[in-house]
Amino acid sequence: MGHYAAVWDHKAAIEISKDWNGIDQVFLRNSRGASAKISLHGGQVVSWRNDQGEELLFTSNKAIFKHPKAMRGGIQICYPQFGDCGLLDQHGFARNKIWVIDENPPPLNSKESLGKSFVDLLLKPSEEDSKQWPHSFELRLRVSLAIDGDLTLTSRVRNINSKPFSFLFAFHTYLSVSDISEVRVEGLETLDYLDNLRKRELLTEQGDSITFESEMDRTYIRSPKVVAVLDHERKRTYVIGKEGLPDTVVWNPWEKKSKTMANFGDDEYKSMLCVDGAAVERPITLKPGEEWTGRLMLTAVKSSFCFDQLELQSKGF
Ligand code: TA6
Repeated sequence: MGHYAAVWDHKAAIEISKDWNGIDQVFLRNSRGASAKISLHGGQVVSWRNDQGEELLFTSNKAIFKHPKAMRGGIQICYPQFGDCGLLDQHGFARNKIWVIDENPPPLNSKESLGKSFVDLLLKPSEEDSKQWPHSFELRLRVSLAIDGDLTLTSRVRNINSKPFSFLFAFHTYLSVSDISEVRVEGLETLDYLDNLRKRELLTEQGDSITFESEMDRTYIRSPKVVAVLDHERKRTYVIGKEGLPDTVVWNPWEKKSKTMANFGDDEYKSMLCVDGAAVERPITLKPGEEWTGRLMLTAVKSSFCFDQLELQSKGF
């Protein structure tokens, strides 16, 4: 079991323990009782709780926590591929690898850590990875929990002097919702999207907020910096802020698809919604020595008013 230092600083608010597979997991907490848990398996955020201890991320009751498959739920790091359109496993290999804690990460700007509990993780390619994907990179992830319970994930991909390479990236985020038929998404109105259920046909969203009555799998391209997911029944709004992530993937498998999915209950589509901050429509290309940064900022607001009534500027959006 990890230890708590006497002084409250970001290292003090960290506890490192092992899960039942013997894989390290990092527990972050803040002084108001909010917490987050990150597994070194996949660099996956497996829990994010508010100061009342309510779990804000979805995890399937049928999830299998067994290396190398990613646990069904939480926030998964999809890199260097998204979807099954390339030569790698679906969503790439990063979520199936064991990461390490990065004790001396290259500095990030202060807003990343001021008054926050945070941990830095690092993934470098193994020889086996390089056979699959012959590029030399360092993938870093900082997960930080703010005093108000907001969760920020900052990913950095650096090309370590290999030839230029291109990749896709997504924070594959399973939000916990009360009842998908009571949920709406605001901020994506009138945008163009690729419909992944219709061979990525390019369509345009109508003017209203998005509600759910059937399977949905869409990549909204060039989406705004902020998207909101309003859960009326729970009186909760998730505000999703993005930097360096031009696309937003919205996915709910609905009833029929759920019955075909591994590690997922037949009815679980009712209590989850994936809204992924992503860079997946167009690959990101890095020359030797170049670095890309993608940042996801999640906040859970006790409200279900319509989007523009929320005091978002107080959240820095
Ligand atoms: O979220 C978009 C998506 O690519 C869907 O098409 C669906 O295949 C899902 O991801 C699969 O995610 P999973 O967590 O099962 O790997």
